[in-house]
Amino acid sequence: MKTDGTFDEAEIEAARILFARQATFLMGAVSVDGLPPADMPEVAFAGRSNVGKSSLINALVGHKKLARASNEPGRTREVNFFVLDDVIRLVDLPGYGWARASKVTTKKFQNLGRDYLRGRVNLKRAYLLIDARHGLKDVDKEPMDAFDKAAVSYQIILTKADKMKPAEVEALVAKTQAAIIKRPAAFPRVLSTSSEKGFGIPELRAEIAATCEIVPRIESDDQAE
Ligand SMILES: Nc1nc2c(ncn2[C@@H]2O[C@H](COP(=O)(O)OP(=O)(O)O)[C@@H](O)[C@H]2O)c(=O)[nH]1
Ligand SMILES: [Mg+2]
Repeated sequence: MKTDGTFDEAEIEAARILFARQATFLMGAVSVDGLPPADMPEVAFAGRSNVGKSSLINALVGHKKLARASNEPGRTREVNFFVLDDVIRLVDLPGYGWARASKVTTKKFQNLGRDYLRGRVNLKRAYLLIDARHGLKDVDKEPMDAFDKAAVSYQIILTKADKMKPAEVEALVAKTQAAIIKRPAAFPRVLSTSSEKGFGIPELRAEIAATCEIVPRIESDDQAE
């Protein structure tokens, strides 16, 4: 990693190769008793229903339909586990903040998400997805409070950046970074992505590879320090 926290070409390429490996749906868990064993590094994706969690997972693995992307918000009611060639698990957490689900059911999904976050020793980082058109809202404070309280390292990812002008995205990145500066478990750098156009996806792959400490398996002549 470079000193500014970004990645060089070799790291981006190594991450591309990592994410080109076989990705499969492992299982959906409806309660914490049903989670797979904590035997592999995991990264989890959280955010409001419809923010683009499933689309982002699909974009990362280059698979259009691995995670079920849906136009119907609130459809993902389980913690869904995807496995990348037995080296990393990608975890699609239940969405929150969707008014159509009853209060009781909403609570149940949130509890499951929170229980998962609290006890998961192999969880390397949670990614909190925020729609670039909306920015951070009050409803997003709840998961941030939960991450901070559980000391789960998390990073904010802006989604659907293709729907905004580059300068607007840049301004929102700066604004969001300023808003989270005092949050203890928040990673300071905010990423912007578009699952549809592919912006930011190579960089996010590199972030995940680094976070999970996956050693690249590419042959290279240049000696990285
Ligand atoms: N324009 C655009 N639309 C997106 C992007 N990512 C997701 N969407 C759309 O947003 C909607 C919700 O996406 P989905 O991945 O199902 O969100 P989830 O509920 O968080 O899993 C779908 O209609 C997607 O096609 C993106 O990067 N750009
Ligand atoms: Mg989804």
